[in-house]
Amino acid sequence: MSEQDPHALRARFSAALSALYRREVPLYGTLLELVANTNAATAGLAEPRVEVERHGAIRLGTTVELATMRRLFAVLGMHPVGYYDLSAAGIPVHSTAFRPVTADALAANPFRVFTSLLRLDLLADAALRDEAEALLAARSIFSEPLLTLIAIAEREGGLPEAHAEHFIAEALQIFRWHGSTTCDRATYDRLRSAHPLVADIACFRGPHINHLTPRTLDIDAAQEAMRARGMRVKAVIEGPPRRLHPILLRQTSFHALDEPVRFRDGDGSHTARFGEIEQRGVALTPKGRALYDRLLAEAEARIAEGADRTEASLQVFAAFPDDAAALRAEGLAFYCPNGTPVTYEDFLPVSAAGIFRSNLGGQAERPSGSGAAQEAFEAALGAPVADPMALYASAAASA
Ligand code: OOG
Ligand code: NI
Repeated sequence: MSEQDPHALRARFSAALSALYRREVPLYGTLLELVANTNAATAGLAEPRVEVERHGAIRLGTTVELATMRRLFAVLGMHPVGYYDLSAAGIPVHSTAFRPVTADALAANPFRVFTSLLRLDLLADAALRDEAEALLAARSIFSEPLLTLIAIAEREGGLPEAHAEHFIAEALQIFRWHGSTTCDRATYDRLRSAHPLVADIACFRGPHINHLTPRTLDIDAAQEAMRARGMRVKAVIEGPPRRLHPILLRQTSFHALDEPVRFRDGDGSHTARFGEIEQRGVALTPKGRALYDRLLAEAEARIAEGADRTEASLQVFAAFPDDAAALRAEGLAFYCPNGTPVTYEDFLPVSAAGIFRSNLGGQAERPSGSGAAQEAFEAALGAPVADPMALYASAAASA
């Protein structure tokens, strides 16, 4: 029996999900066109994978959902990398990124999914917690046929090609939109008032994909083009300021759309789904990352004191060398022995918090008891998350 190569299966799944989201959210299709146009104008820098490169995000409600999602993504050659504590920013989730981990797998197709798990333990109101838990306990987001196919792939060491199409069709069902909630309006409103994410996660039959992100080679130009098309664009590009030699990740989005939904007892609307673009640069070493985090905090402090955002961040980040030789010589970024930069493949917690916040329709920030809980997350996942720094070090050493 011939097993489907997980990397080819991931490429097929990513393309199918992109087609689904394009049908469901036509503005995402507009975003893809616009990014393809700006990338064509930036030719010369292109890596072959950029054209098909996407990341998405989902938010899960229970530990069983997270553990099963890990098994599903493993069939696609995607493994949990990194731990993101969003509670530090007042957002009641913690997250990982499911992504390919080897250089070959990333080159074949770099599709990744930022996957968050709701932390009901951070809600103060026990009755609301129970209500959300009951709604989540009543849903099953994985179909029986899909669970069978996952088990077959695990047993065979890969999904047999004969099952590939069925697997993709069943897996897509998890990510699709549901136009009706599983509760009445009053319940939705109560959960939403605890935090908009609680309603987004607990009141639906499944974890609809909430955005897909194409990779742009010039995020400032792409953002201009978004504005020119009349999109409601986020005020701030997350991440480092514009540089000659891009580092880490810069991201922006068009704001989540207000979409009609049916409650058990009438019609209303829900705001969750948006479109995002990203520009990726070189991965930083622990030393480089410590410098980035320090400068980011310093820039934010100046902005909080009233400084202009663009000016403050350009001034502060002048302390981060912007030439490849210096980045390499000072051990701030990862390069292969031949001098090729190692691309940053992950996410940034402060940027992710900014993206969450700008898409939660207003009342986004809630004081919530904070505290990272990586052990609990990994227990729910049923596996440890990989250390991104170790992956970059080995990518730099082996290329
Ligand atoms: C995830 C937001 C974070 C990113 O690219 O940093 C994110 C979400 O809204 O579920 O997608
Ligand atoms: Ni994103």
